[in-house]
Amino acid sequence: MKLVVAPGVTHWPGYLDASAQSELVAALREIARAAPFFVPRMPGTGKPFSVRMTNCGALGWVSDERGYRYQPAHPQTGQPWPAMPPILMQAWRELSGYPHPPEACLVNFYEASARMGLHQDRDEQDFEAPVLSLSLGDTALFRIGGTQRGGRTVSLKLASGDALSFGGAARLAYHGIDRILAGSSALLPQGGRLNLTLRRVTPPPQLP
Ligand code: MD6
Ligand code: FE
Repeated sequence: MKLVVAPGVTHWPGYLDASAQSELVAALREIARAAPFFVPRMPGTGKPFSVRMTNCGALGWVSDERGYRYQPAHPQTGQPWPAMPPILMQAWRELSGYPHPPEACLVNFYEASARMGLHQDRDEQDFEAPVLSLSLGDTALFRIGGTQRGGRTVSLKLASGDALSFGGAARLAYHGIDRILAGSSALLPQGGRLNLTLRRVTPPPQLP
């Protein structure tokens, strides 16, 4: 089932079934072994985020005192990010409607008290591709507005296995996570929520 939440915002509740969710959690354990979760910090102030992050794919999103950016290596180990697992490439092919592969997958881990303030995803060079997100574990209360801060917003719940795509008119919409509903899923033994966002960062190669 596919729900159009707003122009450019599409929600697929239960896109990943229970076995695909378990497979993805196993792949993420491998990714976190090679590229440990780190605590990102706000540009300028250095205030820590409440979520922990890692990445897979050719590029990874990082944030620290020097700013937000994509880079090819883990900020602490200096190692290249692990490859994107096939299940993520498949989700992109099935849902993104974009003909070139994703380059980055940001993995956010939320413990029960973590939140994500309203923000735009605008560090990519290419806004033609949507951002595709997959959620695992505890349900989150997600809020989306328009492309201007302070406008009307709508809320939706993102449960384990749900996919959400942000593109077209909504590609630069403000959005964030108000809170996590602790205990709403048994997928992760210690609780919490994982959110994966798949992105195209650079423009596709030009035909000669
Ligand atoms: C989250 N998601 O669900 C945060 N960004 O934890 C995002 O920030 C996000 O879900 C761009 C597109 C889809 C998203
Ligand atoms: Fe975002």
